[in-house]
Amino acid sequence: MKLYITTTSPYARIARIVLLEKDLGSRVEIIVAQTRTAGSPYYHINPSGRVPYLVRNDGIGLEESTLICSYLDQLDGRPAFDLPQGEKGWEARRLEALARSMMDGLAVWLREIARPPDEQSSTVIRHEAARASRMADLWENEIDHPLMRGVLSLGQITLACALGLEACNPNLLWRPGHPGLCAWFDRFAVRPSFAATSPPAKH
Ligand SMILES: N[C@@H](CCC(=O)N[C@@H](CS)C(=O)NCC(=O)O)C(=O)O
Repeated sequence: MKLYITTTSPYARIARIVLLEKDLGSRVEIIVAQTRTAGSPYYHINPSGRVPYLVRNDGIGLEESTLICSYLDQLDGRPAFDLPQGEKGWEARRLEALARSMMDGLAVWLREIARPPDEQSSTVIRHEAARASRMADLWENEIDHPLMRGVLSLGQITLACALGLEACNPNLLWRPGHPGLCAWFDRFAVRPSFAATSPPAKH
């Protein structure tokens, strides 16, 4: 199998972490794709041009990090990221959606600052910076939830990958005023799968 990624994509990072946590490194080749480039050969592989993208051994391609994670998780017949049943399952879904919501905003912000300076929108940047600040406040209140402390979940991985975007965006300053979130993130960050997938720093 082949997993197409970029080293800065937080969505691809989620899939890469699941792959490492499931010890599937020998079964999946990681390929860095050239995204957001006119005429990129990657568009012949994945016409949407997005990452992550998993090409299975039968040649079928899967897009969307949640689908890819689910597929990778089921490969060995011992899924580790299945959602719990009942109320706990709804809580897990709620938390994962909140983490994804934060990540979606941060990805828009990152995309904006990657554009040439004269094409960047200060309105978009202000909007996303304010959203990120509200979401950091929200997570400071949620971070003691038992599901954020318990067994590794996609919600935890997604939040860690969102917060980890501080390495790519020098104006993403979620730490001040959020000691609980800092402590949670710093504990998570020592996981080998997280350390091995850190994006290249940009200052
Ligand atoms: N909902 C998708 C989002 C994937 C996504 O937006 N990936 C970005 C990188 S962070 C991308 O590939 N962008 C390339 C482009 O927009 O052409 C997922 O969860 O996989």
